[in-house]
Amino acid sequence: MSELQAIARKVEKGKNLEVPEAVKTALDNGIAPYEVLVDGLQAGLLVMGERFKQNQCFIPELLLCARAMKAGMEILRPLLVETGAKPIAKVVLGTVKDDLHDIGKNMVGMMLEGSGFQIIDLGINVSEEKFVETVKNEKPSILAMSALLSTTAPHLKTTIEILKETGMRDNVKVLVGGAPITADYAMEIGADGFASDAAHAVDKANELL
Ligand code: B1M
Repeated sequence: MSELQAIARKVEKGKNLEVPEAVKTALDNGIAPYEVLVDGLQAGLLVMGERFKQNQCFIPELLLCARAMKAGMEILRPLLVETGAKPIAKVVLGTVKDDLHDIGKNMVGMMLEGSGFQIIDLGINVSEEKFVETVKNEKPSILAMSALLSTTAPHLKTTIEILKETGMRDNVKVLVGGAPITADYAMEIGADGFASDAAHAVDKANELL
């Protein structure tokens, strides 16, 4: 097994304590940071993402995998910035106002980051104004909003409405998700995309671009 395959395998298995060491060794052996990212970390995440979509693995395993990926990214991120590797696109992410659920949102963030997106995570309980202000200042390609409660889902719609009112709607693609959200609801409120889980969120984000 090559060094990069071994890293991918460790990510797959969620070995977050072993991944950083393996990444450092690969770098010491002259493998380029971008190669370690794509053929090592991302390769492992991709395998698990596909398994998750096919119900061959479950949320805890995917979370462990994403955590291992994140541990490797901590080492790679500064080097990637130095070597000028460009992220695919910038994503502003957050859970809507009055909603404190962040496990799914964090999974979406980790999967997107692992797939090469730059994430600006605003956290939980993010007001419409905060989302819109960040879109204005950061100019992301995608605004990704999560809502887990039927009582907070309407904040997705009001955020989109404010984007329209302020003339910014056409500048950003809006991706929504969360347990009570459906593809029909996403269409109804004027979002550009919906994903049922973190792995599909990566596919959808790529599709939106
Ligand atoms: Co809450 N909670 N909770 N809760 N909680 C739910 C969501 C609920 C379904 C439980 C139930 O009643 N069966 C229910 C909502 C009912 C509804 O409105 N339809 C509920 C409720 C009512 C509440 C409180 C109101 C309870 C109370 O206080 N009376 C309260 C509200 C607090 C608030 O937010 N203001 C509350 C509180 C909490 C805790 C704080 C205790 C805790 C959250 C901890 C945390 O997140 N840090 C919590 C939890 C853990 C849950 C359950 C058990 C699990 C949620 C979760 O993390 N799932 C949940 C019941 C359940 O879902 N079985 C429940 C795992 C996670 C990986 O899945 O978040 O769905 P999920 O994310 C998925 C997809 O939805 C999707 O991808 C993710 C991964 O594949 N996805 C996206 C998510 N965001 C996306 C964004 C995208 C794309 C995909 O694009 C941008």
